[in-house]
Amino acid sequence: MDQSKRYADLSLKEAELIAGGRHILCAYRMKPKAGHGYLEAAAHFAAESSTGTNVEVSTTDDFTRGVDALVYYIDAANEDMRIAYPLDLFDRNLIDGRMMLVSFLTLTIGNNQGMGDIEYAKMVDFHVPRRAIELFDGPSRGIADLWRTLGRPVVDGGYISGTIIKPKLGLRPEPFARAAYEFWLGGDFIKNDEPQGNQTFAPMKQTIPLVYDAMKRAMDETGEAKLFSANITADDHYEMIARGEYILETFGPDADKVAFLVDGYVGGPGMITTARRHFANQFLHYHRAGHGAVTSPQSKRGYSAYVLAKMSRLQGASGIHVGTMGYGKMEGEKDDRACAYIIERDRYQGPVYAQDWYGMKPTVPIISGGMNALRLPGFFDNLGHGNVINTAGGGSYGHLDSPAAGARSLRQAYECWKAGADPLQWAREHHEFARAFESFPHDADLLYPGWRQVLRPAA
Ligand code: RUB
Ligand code: MG
Repeated sequence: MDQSKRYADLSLKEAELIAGGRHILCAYRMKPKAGHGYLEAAAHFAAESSTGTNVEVSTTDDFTRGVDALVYYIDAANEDMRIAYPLDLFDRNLIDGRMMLVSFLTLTIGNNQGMGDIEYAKMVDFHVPRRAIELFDGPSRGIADLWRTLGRPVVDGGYISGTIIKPKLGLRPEPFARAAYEFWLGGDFIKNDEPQGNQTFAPMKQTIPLVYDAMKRAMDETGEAKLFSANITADDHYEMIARGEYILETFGPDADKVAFLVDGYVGGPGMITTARRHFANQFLHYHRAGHGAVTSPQSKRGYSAYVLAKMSRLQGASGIHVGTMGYGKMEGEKDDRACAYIIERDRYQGPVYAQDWYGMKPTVPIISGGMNALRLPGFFDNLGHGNVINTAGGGSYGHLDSPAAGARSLRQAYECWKAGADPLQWAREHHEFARAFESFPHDADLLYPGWRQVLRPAA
């Protein structure tokens, strides 16, 4: 059935829809299956994503038609399909009238992902009006809070050097806490690797007190504040809360130095909001393991990493992983900068839409995955700033001298970039940075081909 008369109106203007402020707009890369017209498939897609199905139903009334999603723009040659969703379509909380991300996903990237006449459709951008910004939680904490805790300026406070406890799994409580202590002697921030929780070989109730003890000793020794991002991801939200409360109680007077890590892609929006609302005073660290299944450029369905990052700010993540933009081990491109800019700026022109955030707090980009000191200067050049959290697991625990030396090498790499210095010259005066060349010779050969002559002149 051709539903394009009801679910498409190509006379609608994007600028007017945005100015009107009564729709959420979504842009997709969509291709219909062979034998289906573009507009017809797009209209069916909009129907399935809002008020309709594949046939007319007798229960439809005039009000129903008023909340139809409408295809307002198509460009079949570029697989560009844009749909306007009336705000009233989206579910609201019983308890406080606010919007919820699950409803956004259920409608805009729900059943439409499995339709018989659609070859594929991937959301590449969306625009929310001011009213939706008012109705989403947004972040309660941000990088400025971490800078304050670290004793730095709260504006432009700079690079937060972090790590992930490695090995990923298999450390018992004492070696785990020792690994944390050894990094904190040189660095700021440690996160649980995302699979680490309450395994039988490292029960949380044994590990966490030891981690706090390690933090206190490192703070005493360095005279600096330290931060720990603890994984509270679990199927059951009571379990998440139990973990969070246990951790806060254990850190006691230093609970302000605890962030909560939630694996928000595998766990879903409910977990993020559980943490955002129940632990509103803690930094909420959104880890996104698994996202590549839908966000990868290879994947023609789902949504892009940009969309994921943008959704995380709406929901209230304090920080989210945005990849390494081609400088680390995970898939990524230089242009993935956009994933950082959309979450940290008050206005940003995305791939399709310009978004205003009306003062909603920023979400900090977390840079992670195969990073080390040698890769950082290029990374900062590409991003244009260093106000990020960087967690380097291998880059810290793989440093030849010690995890603390690894941490220092990361900070020195940031300072090198900040000073606009030549990394090889910098290495001559910064020992831990120089030792990063010896620690990661493969990267050194690739990034700084002449390094051996400069750093090992006698050899
Ligand atoms: C990185 C790591 C993170 C990934 C996730 O470890 O464990 O989970 O970075 O990827 P290492 P992303 O520093 O040893 O590579 O940040 O792209 O979501
Ligand atoms: Mg990890």
